[in-house]
Amino acid sequence: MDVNDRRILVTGALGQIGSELVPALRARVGPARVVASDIRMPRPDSPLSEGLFEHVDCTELRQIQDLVRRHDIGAIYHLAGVLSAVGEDWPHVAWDVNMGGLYRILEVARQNRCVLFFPSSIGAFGPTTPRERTPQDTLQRPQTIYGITKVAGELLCDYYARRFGVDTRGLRLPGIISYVAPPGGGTTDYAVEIFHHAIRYRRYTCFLRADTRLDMMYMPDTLRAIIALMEAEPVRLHHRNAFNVTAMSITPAELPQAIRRHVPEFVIDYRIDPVRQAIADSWPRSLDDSAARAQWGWAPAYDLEAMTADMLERLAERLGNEL
Ligand code: AKB
Repeated sequence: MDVNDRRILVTGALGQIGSELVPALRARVGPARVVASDIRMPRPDSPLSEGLFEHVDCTELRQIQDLVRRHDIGAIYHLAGVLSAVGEDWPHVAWDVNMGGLYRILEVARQNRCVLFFPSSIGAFGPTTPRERTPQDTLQRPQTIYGITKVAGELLCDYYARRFGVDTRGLRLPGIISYVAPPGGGTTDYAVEIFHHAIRYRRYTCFLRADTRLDMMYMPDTLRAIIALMEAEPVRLHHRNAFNVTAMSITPAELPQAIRRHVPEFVIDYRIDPVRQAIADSWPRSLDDSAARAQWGWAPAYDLEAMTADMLERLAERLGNEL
């Protein structure tokens, strides 16, 4: 990717991924070249308030246009969006933010020759998709508003690439496990909550069934995947967009086994949330990410055991608790 000296814009920078992607990009290309933005303002003690930060609503074309021109933006990481569970509570908001936001970002990218990263999701698949080793190219008939916006987003990114030559790239991300910022209302949030509860209370009540198998990935792998894809040689990218990526395929019953190796007294019980269970039951149980491996060298560094050990240690330190 050649963005020369133009700056990078990250939307939704205060969210789970943005909170860690912004510092990673600042470390890589220099703090003066990364503009963080969100519809919220960062807290004064947030590391994001130290560098360039813009308050922006991604559904407002003029605001994005103005920001991109003022800062001479050459690459946009468009992370602003509504997740799956919140989307079912507020379908109209999910459509406006996810589709309206992406469409406006694509338009600004087209007019200002920006490259674009768009995060799709395992939520882009539905109950009729093969659920084991879900192929890169397969049936996508999601039944959530979130999934519908993700499939439409994948197609819109492909359209802008083909029709207007916009360099759009993207990943189908699984549930992301991280200790800096919480996820904001997804179906896979249990896999983050469980660590907070293990450290604070030694017990957790899970909202998904014990045998609900879903793909997950630790944040350091997620950051590496995003940056590697954006830096990959374009000629190698046959798909460009919506690459399946995964690091582990786990259930709420397997995660406590890994946690108990560090917190032996940890216990889990279950109170099922029917909405999130139905969403999870419509998603893949494991993704086939061979296209990402072949086209831009994707390989995760953290499996369940390595992620659990690192996550517990760093989260305990952050929360000021003993393990
Ligand atoms: C969610 O659960 O909504 C997200 C996702 C898998 O896209 N974490």
